[in-house]
Amino acid sequence: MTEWRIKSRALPIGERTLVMGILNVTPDSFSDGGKFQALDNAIGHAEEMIAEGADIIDVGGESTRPGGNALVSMEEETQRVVPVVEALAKRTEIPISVDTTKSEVARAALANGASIINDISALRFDFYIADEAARTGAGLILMHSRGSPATMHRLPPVADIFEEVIHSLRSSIHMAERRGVNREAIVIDPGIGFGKSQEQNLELIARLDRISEAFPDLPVLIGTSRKSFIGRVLADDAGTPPPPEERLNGTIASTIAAVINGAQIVRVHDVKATVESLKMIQAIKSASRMS
Ligand code: 9MG
Repeated sequence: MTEWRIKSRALPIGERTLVMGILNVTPDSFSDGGKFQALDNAIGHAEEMIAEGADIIDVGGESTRPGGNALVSMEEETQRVVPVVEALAKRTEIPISVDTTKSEVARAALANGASIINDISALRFDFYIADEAARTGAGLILMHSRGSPATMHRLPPVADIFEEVIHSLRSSIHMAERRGVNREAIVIDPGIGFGKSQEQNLELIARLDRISEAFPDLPVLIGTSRKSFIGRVLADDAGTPPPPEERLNGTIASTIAAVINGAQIVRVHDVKATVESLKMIQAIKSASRMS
């Protein structure tokens, strides 16, 4: 058992799987009722996920969906994220993570109650993110991706996805440590759906143990929730994928497969279903240790 150091505290790693609940605060996730209504809705949704057993809430103000082109300015992203982080930090003890690739947004969120930075570019877009983590002792999630969210779905696939993910994460970890981030604050993530082919997404989950073996001291996070690769597997005979909200069964199956193969933290929209599935897996694992 190890610990993930985040600011002045630590989360236990390996005791049980940690669940990170996704809180999107992009305009498409806002209600029509204006800014205050949007804030209320976001806080309500976060509180619901906490009641359902979330260990961390991940607040994101920029859509990083592969193929999406919704890049926002630093000012706009800060305005979306910081009020939610600030209000949430007053209401909950659980760690709040900020899903951003911009050091200025990370700094503002950390100053207002966030304690983890979730960087889907693993420092490729803005390496000063590492300085914010180093200065505050915040947790730092380094997620593998290729290209940018706008271009990654068009990139030709690499020949060996494990070599690519391991090599790229190694250089991000090296950069983070060189800029003063404590290794015990770092979590790695293979970045399912970000610049990988359909087969490579499935392979990464099937052989996630290869990633854990390459970085035996670092916790592994996985995010499969509602992603397109699940839609492609569940598509009907005409090839039409179910909409994201109807990908729960595929999400649970892929999340549990990743946990069996070594993931210690999972990032999901559907917290209750995930927590219950993890409890079941935990009970089965405990029974296997008894016999
Ligand atoms: C923001 N975001 C979207 N997908 C993600 C994933 O798989 N991992 C992490 N860490 N963040 C993600």
